[in-house]
Amino acid sequence: RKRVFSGIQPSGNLHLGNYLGALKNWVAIQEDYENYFCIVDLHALTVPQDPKVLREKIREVAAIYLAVGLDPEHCTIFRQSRVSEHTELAWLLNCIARFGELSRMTQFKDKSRKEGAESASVGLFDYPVLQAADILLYNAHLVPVGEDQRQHLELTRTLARRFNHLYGETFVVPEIMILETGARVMALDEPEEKMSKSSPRPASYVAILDEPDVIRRKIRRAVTDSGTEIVAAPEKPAITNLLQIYAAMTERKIPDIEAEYAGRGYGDFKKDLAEIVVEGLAPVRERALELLENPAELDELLESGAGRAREAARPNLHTAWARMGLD
Ligand code: AQP
Repeated sequence: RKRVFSGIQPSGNLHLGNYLGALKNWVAIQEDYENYFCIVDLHALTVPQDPKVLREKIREVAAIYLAVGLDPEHCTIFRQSRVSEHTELAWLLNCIARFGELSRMTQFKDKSRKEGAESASVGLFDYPVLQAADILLYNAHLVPVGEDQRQHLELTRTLARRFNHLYGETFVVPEIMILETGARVMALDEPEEKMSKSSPRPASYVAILDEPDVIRRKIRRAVTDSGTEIVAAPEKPAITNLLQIYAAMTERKIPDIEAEYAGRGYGDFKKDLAEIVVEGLAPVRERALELLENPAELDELLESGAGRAREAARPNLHTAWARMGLD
């Protein structure tokens, strides 16, 4: 059975982009693979986190993983920090990754822009190497992610090939799986910017755990473009984003949706879109809130997931050690 690996950082409120770009896709393919779905809590530490909030967010991500429909029968769900093999392999990969390669990562440039690269944490710089370790440790064949992760995944593939070339065939070179729609959901108030969970502007994202009325309000207030037509076009980034959300939520094609709304206004369209998003997310929210009432059960799930992940990871780390002369 081929293996899938993916993860989400517990670094804020999971949003519609995480749902459409990642989670929904994971659920759709889970029965065909051996799956490792990680809560990448070490990655979250690359930018400042309040320990109290982080602790809560970790459980929240676990609850959302289950609430969207990931089935522990098919999926190993666990925390990155509880499987130390991730950081151990990251060190080995650090020693073959190049400073220049990491300097070219756009996510590092974006996230360090505000304070400047001089003040960014070394962890933020090294983030893509830990991510490569997460994936290669399980010899994952497939990594379902949103578009923003493409560059990091290319680096993972480069590091796998380089390691194999230097030390002999060791790691599977993973394939990147990015969906056509929903892989790049943009901010509702700024359609040139990616919807992001660490955004300080709640109006920019629909959180998976937002109440229905909050979702309705956020979509009603989403910015639109000049003109009145509901069509996807480069000069209409805002309406294009809303159409893509519509298409990804309903699994319909954009031209069909454009045809349905021909001659109708933005108001109508947004109202329908809001109901579609509410209908899709409300059951997830309800289930997640139920699960969060029983944190001990979530902790247990993560603990047993970590045990299984460690079993899968340990032999692969040992192989990497041996290939490098550390046996
Ligand atoms: N806007 C998005 N559209 C589609 N997919 C998205 N993803 C993130 N944002 C969008 C996908 O969600 C998964 C988890 O992302 P992550 O936790 O690794 O962090 P990120 O990519 O840096 O996403 P965020 O939400 O913007 O988090 P912060 O603000 O904490 O950095 C990935 O598969 C990602 O592609």
